[in-house]
Amino acid sequence: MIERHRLHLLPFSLALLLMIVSSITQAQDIVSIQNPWVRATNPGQNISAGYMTMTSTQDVTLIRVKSDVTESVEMHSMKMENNVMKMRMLDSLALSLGKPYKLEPGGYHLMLFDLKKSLSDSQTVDFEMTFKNNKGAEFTQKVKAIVKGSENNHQQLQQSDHEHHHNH
Ligand SMILES: [Cu+2]
Repeated sequence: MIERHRLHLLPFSLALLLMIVSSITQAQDIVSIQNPWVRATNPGQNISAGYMTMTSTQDVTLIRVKSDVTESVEMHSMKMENNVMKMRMLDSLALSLGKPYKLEPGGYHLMLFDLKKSLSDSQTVDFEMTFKNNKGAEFTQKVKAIVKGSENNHQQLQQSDHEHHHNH
């Protein structure tokens, strides 16, 4: 009698499990992330920047970024003003449906302050990106970025006014 009962329940729990798994997969797919990378650090340097291309399947806003290499990640814009590169901290980044959004050197980027360790080529950096959809629901996607570019550590990081924004 007990055995029959269990057999009867099994298909139901399998279906439930599949539902849960597919909803997790779906959440991962709302924003597709291409080519995530983080700039390698020079000796003694404890800041770096992260770059990637984000394309969303719906209108969403990036509201928070966490990383395993630092407690302090900011979203920054970068603009030339009177021959000086100026960076500004942004509270969020809005992504429009289907439009690739580039975080790239000289433009928008993720700023990493107070690195817990130096970053060298081929290491990986984990990001946890939290987005909000237009109904206010939050979801988080994990991104693994590759460290590269130590030979070409551009001056922008050194000469910019980062400390200015850094009030953690
Ligand atoms: Cu910056």
